[in-house]
Amino acid sequence: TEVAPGAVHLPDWLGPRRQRELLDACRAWARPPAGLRTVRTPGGGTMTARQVCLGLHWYPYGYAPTAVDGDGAPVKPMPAWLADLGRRAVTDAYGTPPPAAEAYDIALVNFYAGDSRMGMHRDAEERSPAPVVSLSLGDACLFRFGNTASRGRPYRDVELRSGDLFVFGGPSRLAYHGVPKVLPGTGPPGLGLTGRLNITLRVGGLGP
Ligand code: MD3
Ligand code: FE
Repeated sequence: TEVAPGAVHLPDWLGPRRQRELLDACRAWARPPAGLRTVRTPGGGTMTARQVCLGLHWYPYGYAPTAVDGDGAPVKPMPAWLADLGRRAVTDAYGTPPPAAEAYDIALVNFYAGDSRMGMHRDAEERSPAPVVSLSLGDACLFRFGNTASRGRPYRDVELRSGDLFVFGGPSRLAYHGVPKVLPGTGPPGLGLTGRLNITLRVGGLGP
């Protein structure tokens, strides 16, 4: 369903088997070097969701080839299968494949414990207008999708559950959004994940 122009939610896009494969991959990426780390914000705080990056390292607010606020190691590469998953996600959401120039080359994996959240923000460090692809695993969350003008109202609250796909492109690409809360204990019992994982796939447009 189209939640707003360019913002398409496809519930249960990943079946149980694909969810399990993606979770196993996330667990491997989370290991050092350049594994899961706590993101330090410029104001001296820390984000409550922990993160691992592929392709390029996100730090507030920019991209770098090494784990700037982690162990300094080069980030792990973006696997071709994950770039292809991004391409298929856009194709399914919009009914047409993305241009060849828009190859998914960055993945940010956020891990939310039961009390983690993410404040309202927008994602503007990428230099490409390509849609952001979001995949959710484990516990459901309340996702708040806002507007492009401010962090405040109007916004819509949508529940994101394990296996859900969300694609944010066009006029929604620069909308404010956040995760006000995780709903602990709501993940698929068979998955074996306590907490929530969100995988976003992005096109950096930042050159080689
Ligand atoms: C709308 N992640 O990684 S996913 C993020 O659940 C981020 O971890 C949240 O916001 C999470 O930056 C929300 C949905 C999402 C991701 C990127 C977007 C929505 C977006 C970029 C533009 C507009
Ligand atoms: Fe975001």
